[in-house]
Amino acid sequence: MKEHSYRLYALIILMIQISIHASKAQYTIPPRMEWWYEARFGMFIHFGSYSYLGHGEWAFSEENWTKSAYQTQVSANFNPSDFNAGTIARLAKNAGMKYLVITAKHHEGFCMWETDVQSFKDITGTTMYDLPDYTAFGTRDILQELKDSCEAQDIKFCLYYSILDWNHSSQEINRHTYYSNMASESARTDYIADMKVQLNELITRYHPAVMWFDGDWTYNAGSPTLSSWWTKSDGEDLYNYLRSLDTAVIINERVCRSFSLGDFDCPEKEVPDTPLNRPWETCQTMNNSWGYKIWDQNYKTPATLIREMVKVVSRDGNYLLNIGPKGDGTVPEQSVKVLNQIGEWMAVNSESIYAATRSPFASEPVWGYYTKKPGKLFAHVFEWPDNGILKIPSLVNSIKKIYTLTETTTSISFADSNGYIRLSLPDTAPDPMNTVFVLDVSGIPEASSEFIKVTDIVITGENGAKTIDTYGGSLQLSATAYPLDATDNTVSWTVSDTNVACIDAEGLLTAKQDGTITVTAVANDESDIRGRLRITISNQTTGDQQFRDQTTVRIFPNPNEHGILNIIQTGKPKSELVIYDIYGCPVMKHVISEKSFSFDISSLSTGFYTIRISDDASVFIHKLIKS
Ligand code: H79
Repeated sequence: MKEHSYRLYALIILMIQISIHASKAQYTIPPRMEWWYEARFGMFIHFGSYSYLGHGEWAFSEENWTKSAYQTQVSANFNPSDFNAGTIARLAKNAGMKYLVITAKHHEGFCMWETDVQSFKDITGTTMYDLPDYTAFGTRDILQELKDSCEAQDIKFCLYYSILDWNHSSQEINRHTYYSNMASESARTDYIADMKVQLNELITRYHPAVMWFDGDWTYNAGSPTLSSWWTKSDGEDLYNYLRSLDTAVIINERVCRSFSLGDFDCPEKEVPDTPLNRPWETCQTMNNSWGYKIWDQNYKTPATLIREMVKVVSRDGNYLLNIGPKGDGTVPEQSVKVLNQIGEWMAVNSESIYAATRSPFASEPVWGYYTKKPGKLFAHVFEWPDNGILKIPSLVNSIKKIYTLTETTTSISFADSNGYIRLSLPDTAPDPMNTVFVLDVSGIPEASSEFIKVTDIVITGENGAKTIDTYGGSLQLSATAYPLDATDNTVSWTVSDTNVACIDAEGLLTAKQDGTITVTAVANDESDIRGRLRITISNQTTGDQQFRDQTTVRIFPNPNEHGILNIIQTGKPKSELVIYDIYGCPVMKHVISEKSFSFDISSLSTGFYTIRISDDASVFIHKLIKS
């Protein structure tokens, strides 16, 4: 499949998944998966004959190698004589990883163990296409070495296996789909049968805790064709076969992509926006490559990787972080460095990762992520709040104390009111990558629903209006806070430019001069939620003191020394009189009931005012100097 169509597919599938999973359904973990669900952090190892070439595991396809040239110039030269299983297992252990998945066979078809399945040969048909038989490496069994070293470190040993095989005599690379074409239906049947025998070898010899499949990229729910030869029912059959060999082995979804087969989803280099409806694992590279690529020095920082792992766990996933050893079996220096730095963080903070599950809250904070476990809520702070206060939504649980994993004996002071727990923080972050706060609570942390917070605010103008008159015009705004049953749905109003307009506590906006402003309503419940509306202020009146309905207004004398305005209207009388000060704020109001009336302004201090007489249809504006 071409890259763009592959991505499109992935996007569509992701969108479907997001809509399905929006409900954030909880799931139960079968007992055989408990260790995996609690492990949270594992090591992926891409190691194969491609590691010798150092152009990544896709070189066979990307560089258009023929089978024979690839076999003799790449695979035959692979000699990982410096492969040290102990070193790798310790590296994983120090980084805090609990399981390890190594490629037994990638798409290139080269087998990392001594297979006895006769069809997995080189092109001459004389030599088995595996590490002990096809190379000068000798008879060492590196999968067994690694399994033993993992066991010594209490790390679960797991295997990766590619369903598609660019080398096998049944298949040729399809240069358009990047998948492979089967030679015939019988070749397909034979290959699948042989593949199962290989998997039987792997399961019975190495007892992998996880079988991690890949190279399953047809979405074929129907009958096989020669180019789309792997189908959903093949995937189901493969799953059942493995389950019959080993009741405990955990199998990923890629026994056939995107039919939700297998035991867990595995988004590649991606983190779903919300928890999925079953267990999942994000696999990620440290640089841009899975298999060793000589020129790829584009390493992510330890902080980036730690933060992504935390994001994954906060959404209830596992994180499988890759290394790509070189052809000689050694691990690239930079990978070692990054893993050791992650290990330093894990040495202090792993309690917030192992057996930790997703955030108890519906939304994620701006400063980082939450993870939780019985008795503890972990707040992972990436961005240190400027104001020295960390706000966490209140819990139903009582809080015994709060501290950081960097300094467990120092209690952090806090207050819990109006739906938020507020922690008083030191000026600087103890760990700029991620400081983890522990809220020591009774029971499983659960968001309190007693105080329902505002999640959205919508502002509307009276009668839908978004413009007002320049000269003393005003507009009543209202803010609706959602959800409608929010405990405190009141707001505070502000305007972006107080030279242009002012707003009172009730949302009455009054113009001062031409301009465009943004009115903001901030929720008073400290949720930091705000609604915004742009308002245009311009001169809508003609200024000739004539109403559009031919009504005229006369005000005399002006100003009145005795503090009385005499107002005479002709035509249909207006309904309201408002007097504004020079700041545009209303200072007096009067409901008009007669065409001609007097109005007492003696209480006004001396100065300039605007008189506005209006009804729904039109406005009359008059300047007043009170002396
Ligand atoms: O083993 C690693 C990848 O080699 C394997 N999965 C991870 C764990 C993988 N194989 N295929 N894919 C992932 C997805 C296919 C991506 C492709 Fe492309 C995009 C194939 C063609 C376009 C990447 C870019 C590979 C070749 C060009």
